[in-house]
Amino acid sequence: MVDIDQIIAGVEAGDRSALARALTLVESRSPRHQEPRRRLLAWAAARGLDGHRVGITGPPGAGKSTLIEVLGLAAIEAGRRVAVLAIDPSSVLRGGSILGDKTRMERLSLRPEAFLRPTASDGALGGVHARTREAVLVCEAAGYDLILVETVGVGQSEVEVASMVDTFVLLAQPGAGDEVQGIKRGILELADLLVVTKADGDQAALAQRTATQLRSAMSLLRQAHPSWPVPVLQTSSVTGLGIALLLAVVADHRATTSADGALLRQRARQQRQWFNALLHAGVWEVVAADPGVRAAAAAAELSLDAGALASLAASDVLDVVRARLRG
Ligand SMILES: Nc1nc2c(ncn2[C@@H]2O[C@H](COP(=O)(O)OP(=O)(O)OP(=O)(O)O)[C@@H](O)[C@H]2O)c(=O)[nH]1
Ligand SMILES: [Mg+2]
Repeated sequence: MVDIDQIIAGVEAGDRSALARALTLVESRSPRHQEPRRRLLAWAAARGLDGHRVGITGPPGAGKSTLIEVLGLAAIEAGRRVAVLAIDPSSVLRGGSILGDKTRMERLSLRPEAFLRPTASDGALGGVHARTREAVLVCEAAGYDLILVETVGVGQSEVEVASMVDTFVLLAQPGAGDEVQGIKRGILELADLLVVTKADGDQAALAQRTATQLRSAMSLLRQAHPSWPVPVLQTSSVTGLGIALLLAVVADHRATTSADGALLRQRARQQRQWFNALLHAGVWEVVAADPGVRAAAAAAELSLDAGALASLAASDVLDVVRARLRG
């Protein structure tokens, strides 16, 4: 049995193991966890504590975790409390065991002001980040005011992360600029900030060229936010180059979008999107619980295999749904 009052009291008292248990509850799909889960989320929403939500994505090995560690440490030095939610979109396929190794961030995890959470994706509703939005909320309620969400960029995952954060940071490795077309235009358009990582040693010159190429690529795109031309920075997690500047620019993005109301509008839009996604998926779950609808859906799927047109097969099922709702 989950003692939700005890968990909430622990989270309020700053107990990180209670927060870890709370997040396990947030991620749980077990029916008996849904009531305590609901109470936890209601508590978190009522706390009214807000954080700066920052998404950090980029191709595999771009240096995301390493950057988050040094950025997180710098933020702590500046008095922030930092939560890191690292999502591995492929963990369903790989069994999730790699996640632990890749997201260790040892120095950061030793700090009492930091909370690290590797999250295995479950591939269900909302794709890879189904429960991350709620995890963000609970971390904020626990008093973390900088929430860093790491995920590997694999196309759709960037779009999902962008739809749950205030500031979306896209990382590129030195050399990535030579194939700027390789970074999908749609993803570049989502970025509030571009960072060329590993600008050190014999990659420093290449990083410089990559930054220049990314700047010219960005200048060809429509500027999404009138008062925010997207900056292109260079960082090194080894030498510390650009880390303080990155932290300042991330904070500046938040300040700029707060000042002109864009942040509020963005959050409202995100809430509505998420509401719609949950509702649509949930409605089907409820409707498909009806044996008649389930049978019709199964028959329609079979007819698809036999060459039926998808739209006609779907109409057949919807007819049954409508009849059931009327009845
Ligand atoms: N020279 C140099 N190497 C770096 C830097 N940042 C990361 N690396 C190295 O790049 C490799 C990948 O770094 P990670 O931080 O694990 O990259 P990631 O993007 O989190 O990787 P995935 O989560 O696996 O996609 C590691 O071997 C790091 O040591 C940097 O600033 N400079
Ligand atoms: Mg990583």
